[in-house]
Amino acid sequence: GQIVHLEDYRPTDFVLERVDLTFELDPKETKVEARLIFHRREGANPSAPLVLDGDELTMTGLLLDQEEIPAALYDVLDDTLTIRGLPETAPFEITVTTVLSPESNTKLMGLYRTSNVYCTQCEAEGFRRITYFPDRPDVLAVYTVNIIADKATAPLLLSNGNYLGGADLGDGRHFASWFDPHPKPSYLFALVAGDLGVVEDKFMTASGREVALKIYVEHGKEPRAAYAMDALKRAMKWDEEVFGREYDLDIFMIVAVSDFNMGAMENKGLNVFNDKYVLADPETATDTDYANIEAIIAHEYFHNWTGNRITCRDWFQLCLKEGLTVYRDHEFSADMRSRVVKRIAEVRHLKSEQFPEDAGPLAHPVRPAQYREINNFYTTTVYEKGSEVTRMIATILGRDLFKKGMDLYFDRHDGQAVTIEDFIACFEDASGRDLSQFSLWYEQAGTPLVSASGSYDTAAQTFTLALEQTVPPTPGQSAKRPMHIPLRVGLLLEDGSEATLKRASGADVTGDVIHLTERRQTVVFSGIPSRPVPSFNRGFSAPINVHIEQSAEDRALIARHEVDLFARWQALNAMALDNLVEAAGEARGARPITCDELLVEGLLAAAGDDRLEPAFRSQVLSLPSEADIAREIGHDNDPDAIQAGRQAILSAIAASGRSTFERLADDMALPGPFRPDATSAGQRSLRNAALSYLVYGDGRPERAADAFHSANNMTDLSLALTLLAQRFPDAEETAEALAAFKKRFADNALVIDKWFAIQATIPGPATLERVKTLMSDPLFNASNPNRVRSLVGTYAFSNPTGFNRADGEGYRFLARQILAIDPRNPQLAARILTSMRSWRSLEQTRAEHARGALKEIAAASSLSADVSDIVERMLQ
Ligand code: BAL
Ligand code: ZN
Repeated sequence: GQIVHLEDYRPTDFVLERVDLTFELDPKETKVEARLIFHRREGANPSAPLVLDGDELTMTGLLLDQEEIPAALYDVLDDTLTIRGLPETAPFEITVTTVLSPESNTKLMGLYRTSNVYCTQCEAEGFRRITYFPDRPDVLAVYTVNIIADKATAPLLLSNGNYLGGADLGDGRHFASWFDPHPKPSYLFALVAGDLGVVEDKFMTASGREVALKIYVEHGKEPRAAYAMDALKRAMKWDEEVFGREYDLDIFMIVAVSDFNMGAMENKGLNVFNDKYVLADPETATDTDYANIEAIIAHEYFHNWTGNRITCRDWFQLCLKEGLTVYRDHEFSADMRSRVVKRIAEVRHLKSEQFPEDAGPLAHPVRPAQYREINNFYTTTVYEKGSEVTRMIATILGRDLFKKGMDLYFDRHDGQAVTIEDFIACFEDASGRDLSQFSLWYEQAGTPLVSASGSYDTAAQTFTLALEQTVPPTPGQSAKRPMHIPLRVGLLLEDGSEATLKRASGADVTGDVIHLTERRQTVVFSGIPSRPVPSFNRGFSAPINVHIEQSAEDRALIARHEVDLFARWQALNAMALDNLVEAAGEARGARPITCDELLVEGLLAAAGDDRLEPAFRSQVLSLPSEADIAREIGHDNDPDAIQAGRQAILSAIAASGRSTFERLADDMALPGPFRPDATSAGQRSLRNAALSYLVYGDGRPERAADAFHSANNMTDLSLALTLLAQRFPDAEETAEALAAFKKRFADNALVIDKWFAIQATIPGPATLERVKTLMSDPLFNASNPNRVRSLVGTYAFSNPTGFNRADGEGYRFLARQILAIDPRNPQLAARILTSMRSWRSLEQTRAEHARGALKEIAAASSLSADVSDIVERMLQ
């Protein structure tokens, strides 16, 4: 593929008015007739040809106003169809006929088959695999879709919008017609046909319209869609109450399919989901699964306004819909569950996924300025950092002005395809503030580092914070400009109370937000009666790294007294991270490892504090991961030493906290039947955190085996199995539990994914052989993305010592897998390959092995654009 540049954007020469599609579905030979009504855009070159996109298409007919177009007037190249000699002003109709084979479409882009169901995925550029089309998000049109299919195997025929009608064709086939009155880009087109079960409900909108809700799943799985339906109704109501957004069609449908590259897709009125994010029941779903389902159902639903009604002008603006919609789903989950616990989970995820991306060879701005393969930009930077940037706008403007800006955005741009500049202008116009410096967050890649130091003047009773920001160089961006960083701070006094923030001079302060806008800035607070302890970046108000010299005593004070509970967690987490980094160094040098007393005290005090909610206490007990420690160290990493150091710290905490953990394991037991609500989930989470330390302390598998046998839900069962597998991989109890789990859930692929994933995370070099063996298990299926992600993906992404074997075999194994997956499903291959994004921060021997494996991939012939883009950027 060629590099596409943001600055090259031009509107199309032709305006698409209407789209009429007719599908005659057949597994091998589907016929698609597309009738497209265009007119030349005012002011466009009167002789400009019409250029349509296509990808792996077979065209069998091409008409202009129902007359065949002479061969001299069109050209079919690899990925375009160019038609010349079109009317200067009058509207005209182009009819394109193509023939597709859905069952041989293994890329899962365009029209494909999964478990005998026809389904589509068109974002970003899949529609061009169905017909020749101006396949770009700024081409909005109204669609009518006719579907003809075999009645016995495809009784259900679905597309976007409202159902118009259908009939029997008398030859064993039937048809259905759908009309979507809302102009939309092609990436939001969807078609589903097959034989599926349905769960039905309805929703009454605030203005009193009734919407039919339908979730389609495989027959027999209907009961497992109940939670998704409940989440959908809550999301619809929440969007009305919080963002003032109502649903706009008579029907809203969700279809769950088992082969899907992404989590889900927000097609207008017809969301298609990876079944992993729809299906749940207590026997098979963990609390995390329930929370993910709630979040993703909401996310796709929220796209109806942020993405569908208002869409992106071009794919560079992807964060316009994704960052904003993630922000909206984060706020939804925060309102449904515990806000602070949700925030901690978001920050953990951001730091473990986005920060490494931003610090490595794949770093790119929230709004990239160029791309070779857009599929590779559905990244945690566009999504999660994009959400944080939206959150910062809310922090800077405050709740009311943020809402005013959002309302203006919905009002001003409804029905349009717009840009980040349009979005920002709404907040500027609503607030009167200049956000031009703030907009650098969309343009500059890299995680900013803010270094802070405080000095207290006893005589003047002033506290001065000296702040300095640096944004590290990233690929293609060596020099960076200073950003507008909103930093929420608190100043804690010795007794734990909070000093009133009275700004005497320096940087702007509003409420508890310091607006850092220059490379170096100070801010002076007056009327501070004693030396304060600054609590920095409360609530993670900015997605940055902070460097501040702070003693363990000062952090312990924050951990005990901060009113912002997120900041308490942050302080303990920072303390733990310091200790874990030190422990890794000691382990590497074969020196004794010590665990900081203040850390143990702080953790146990919070964990045992019954005034705090269990889910929060569980987050406190969950130490930074091995990957977090590696990121903090940043270079010359030895995963084995990191693990050894971390295990020593875990053991020390397990030993000191034994009685606390015993008590929690009892107190947090949940009598009665399983309930997936946040409070119950929090209790389970704290109990399992305590159990994990106890098992750690025991050094024997019995307790974990008991937990495995007494579990009455998937959260407890899978945690017990994880403890057995990770701590006692060779124990008889583990072998028995793994076999029992497999036998019990053999017919449930989503649960078997957990079985694969748990085994893929077993630490140490021996796991590679285990993974290879599992790949020949009859339950593994190399063509199903969920299976591949669970086994190969988990091994590469989530097993630091297993994957980063010192002999490099892990990397070479991955390289072979990538080359095997790529011809079938390039998107999946490219995604899994990003697991090597931090290879340069490994110690030299491993880094050399990793480079060798990447070069092996790069040297392969006929790589997809997806994989070659990733591998080349990683080697640059
Ligand atoms: N638009 C792709 C799936 C999602 O982000 O909702
Ligand atoms: Zn999305």
